[in-house]
Amino acid sequence: MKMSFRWYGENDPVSLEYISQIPAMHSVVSAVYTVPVGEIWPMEEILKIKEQCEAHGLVFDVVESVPVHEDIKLGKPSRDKYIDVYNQNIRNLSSAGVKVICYNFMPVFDWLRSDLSHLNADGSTSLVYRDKTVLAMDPRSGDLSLPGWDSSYTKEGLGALLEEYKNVDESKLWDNLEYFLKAIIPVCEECDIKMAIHPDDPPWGIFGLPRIITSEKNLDRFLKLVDSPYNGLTLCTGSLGADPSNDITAMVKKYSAMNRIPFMHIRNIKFTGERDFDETAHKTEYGSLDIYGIVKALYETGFDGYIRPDHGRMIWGETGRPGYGLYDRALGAVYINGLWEAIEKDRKAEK
Ligand SMILES: [Mn+2]
Repeated sequence: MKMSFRWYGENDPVSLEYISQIPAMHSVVSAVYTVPVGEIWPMEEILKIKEQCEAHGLVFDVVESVPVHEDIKLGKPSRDKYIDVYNQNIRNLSSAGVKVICYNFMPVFDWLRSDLSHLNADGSTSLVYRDKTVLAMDPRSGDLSLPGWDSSYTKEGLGALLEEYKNVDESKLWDNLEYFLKAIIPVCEECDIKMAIHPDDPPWGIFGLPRIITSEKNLDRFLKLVDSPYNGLTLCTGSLGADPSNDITAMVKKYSAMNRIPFMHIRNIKFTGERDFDETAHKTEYGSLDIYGIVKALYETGFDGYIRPDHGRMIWGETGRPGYGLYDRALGAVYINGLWEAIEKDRKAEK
């Protein structure tokens, strides 16, 4: 297991120096943020991140994310051009030592929340999701104020894109994902770089757009599209866990035993209603997910991939990018490492 931490580059208020001071921190999860979707990441930009990380004793070997162009998800004729670019990015990242690429296949919108700074009883703030609040928003209205979703789309551009997706149902989205995977996984095998798809967050369709990376049944289907260890999962406990019918501990055990989880995102959430949840501190007792059971499942299946503490609360007066402060994520990393050490020593003592 290699512990990792997301870093948003030079504009991130959390510095690499601070990240390197978190006990047992190994890898940095980052990306080139200056290049628009569908263009090649310049080698010098990639190497700059690598050198910055190495100057702080950290390794840049996980990328989150290389975004997938909408034309690929829509299955338009121009997708081949964007897939060529994607493959070039895989080659460039591989030559800089990157081992895992996280990405998602969600149409138009990335993760969705109704509030990014919900005030908790202890004075900390969390990201929360209230289904009614999100559904009350109309993405076609032009005054879409989805928290955290900053897009360069104009009202007209977004409207046109949503119109194009009217022809893409779940079955078409599966076809388009399969086409994409069949074109990139051979390059990944050649480059020894593992693709790790991030589940849809939350794991159900919103605004009439299809979402397919949502459940065990669909993850089984996904892994069979290209049956290769290079076609893997970012198993994000908080994203999949937002659907109570997903048994996260069982899914971790199953897919880790199959060696199909190159990257784990670990965070806890607490259900507050049907399709409503709060993001909480990592420790098991604060949420609805069994973080101990999840880490134990990883240990027992010989997990040797990357783990990062996913979102944290804002605590101790910290301000910055919601979900991505230093303090609570650092506590999450230390908690996960503590669980790992305890489980490992227990198992070794039994032998
Ligand atoms: Mn995640």
